[in-house]
Amino acid sequence: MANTMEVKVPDIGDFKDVPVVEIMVSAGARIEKEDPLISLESDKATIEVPAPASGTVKSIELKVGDKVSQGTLVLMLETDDAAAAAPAPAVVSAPAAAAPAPAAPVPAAPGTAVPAPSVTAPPPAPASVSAAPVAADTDDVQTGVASGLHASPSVRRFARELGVDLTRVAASGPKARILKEDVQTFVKQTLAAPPALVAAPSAGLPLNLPPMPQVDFSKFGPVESLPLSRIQKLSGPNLHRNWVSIPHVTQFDEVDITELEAFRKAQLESLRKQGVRLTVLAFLVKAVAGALREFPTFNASLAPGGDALVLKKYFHVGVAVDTPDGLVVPVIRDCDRKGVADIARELASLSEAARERKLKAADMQGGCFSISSLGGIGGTAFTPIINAPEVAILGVSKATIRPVFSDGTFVPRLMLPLSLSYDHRVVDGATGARFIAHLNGLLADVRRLLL
Ligand code: CAO
Repeated sequence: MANTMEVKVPDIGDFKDVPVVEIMVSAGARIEKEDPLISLESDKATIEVPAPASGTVKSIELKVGDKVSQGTLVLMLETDDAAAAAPAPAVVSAPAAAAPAPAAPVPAAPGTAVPAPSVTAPPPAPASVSAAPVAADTDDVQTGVASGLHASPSVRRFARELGVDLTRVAASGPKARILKEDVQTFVKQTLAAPPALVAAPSAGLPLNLPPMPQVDFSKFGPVESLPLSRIQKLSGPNLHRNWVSIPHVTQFDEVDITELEAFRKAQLESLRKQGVRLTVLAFLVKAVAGALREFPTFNASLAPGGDALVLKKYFHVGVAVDTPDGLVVPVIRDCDRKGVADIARELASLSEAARERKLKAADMQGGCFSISSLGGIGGTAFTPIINAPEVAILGVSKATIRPVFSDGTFVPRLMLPLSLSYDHRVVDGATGARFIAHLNGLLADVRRLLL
């Protein structure tokens, strides 16, 4: 016989006024005994309130953000059986020992641009959590407890049953919380992806490679340990993923920028008075926007299943900026609609903000293509790593005056080396060569940038 019962927060030990972070059921839903109903999260633990009986939810009596303690009414349940109504104990799990939280925005790394994760790690867990009676959820690396993730015990259990590594699941819940739907989406996407798009295991190595040798270097001479910076730690796995999962081709070229340099120098003084420092890089950004417009597959990303291209109708270009903490990649938006002087102005303010750690996350999002310029430092060429989900990146090395054979004689010309890496799944070799030739043409004759 059906019976309506009040489901209340059971004994959760010393916890009081704990915020509700997730409601896992809705009015009218059919639930089974022990199904998780709500998730609470204090600064010390995640607590899940399970159903005391099977039945149908009549109404939900609280909302996300409400603070609850033992005895707070959660929902009204129409039970199947009047006898089955003893409150079930809450399930508690400690949040992870904190991964370093990105206080300042987006990291990047040597060789490439890296999109920023915007996750705030929880504070470190205490040595033990005492909320009796509890059923502590098993903490393990696979379910992400050791890596600073927010997920309820039932989601962790669900992930464990499916063999899903929660560190690879994108969170859509409040405060970067991983929901059951996120795990399901991850599984669907992984199954839908062709084998080439399935990432290497989280340990980072393809299965058939031997592990890195562990060497005690101090046996050979004095050593010291230098911890990686926060940005390096965050960007390293992204770099590695991009390197092993994208088939890179790097196309090299040299551009004669003698005329461009003469034009730039002629404009320097008047623009300086307006507070603009006109560098070659601003011309490169503008020229890249022109080439992206001409070659739409470069202004694209692979769709999640890997069977379609998302073509972008906007032209946002990221520029790698060297900072004391590592590389970051601010994005200049709508470069097709901006003049070179505007781009130069924006580049200066973004790189200054980057070096002063004042970039906001939004400043580093939405890029279509990245430029990594080492021209101010030196080198003749390098192979930049693509900043996924973008499909290409331009490396720029140092321009030098070189003898170029022209009209039967050698003439001194200022030559700028370019290195274009592209994703060979998206761009074939001929298109790659045409893109860089087009870019070359735009830079060689600066008037074409105005068209
Ligand atoms: N060839 C020759 N000289 C160049 C040049 C090139 N390709 N590019 C820049 N220069 C010159 C500039 O004209 C400037 O000379 P002056 O001091 O005489 O005016 C000098 O080098 C320094 O330029 P800059 O670096 O201040 O300005 P920029 O617009 O060229 O670059 C920025 C801005 C933010 C991209 C740059 O400062 C920077 O951080 N570069 C490093 C990027 C990086 O590390 N990428 C990662 C590569 S792979 O890991």
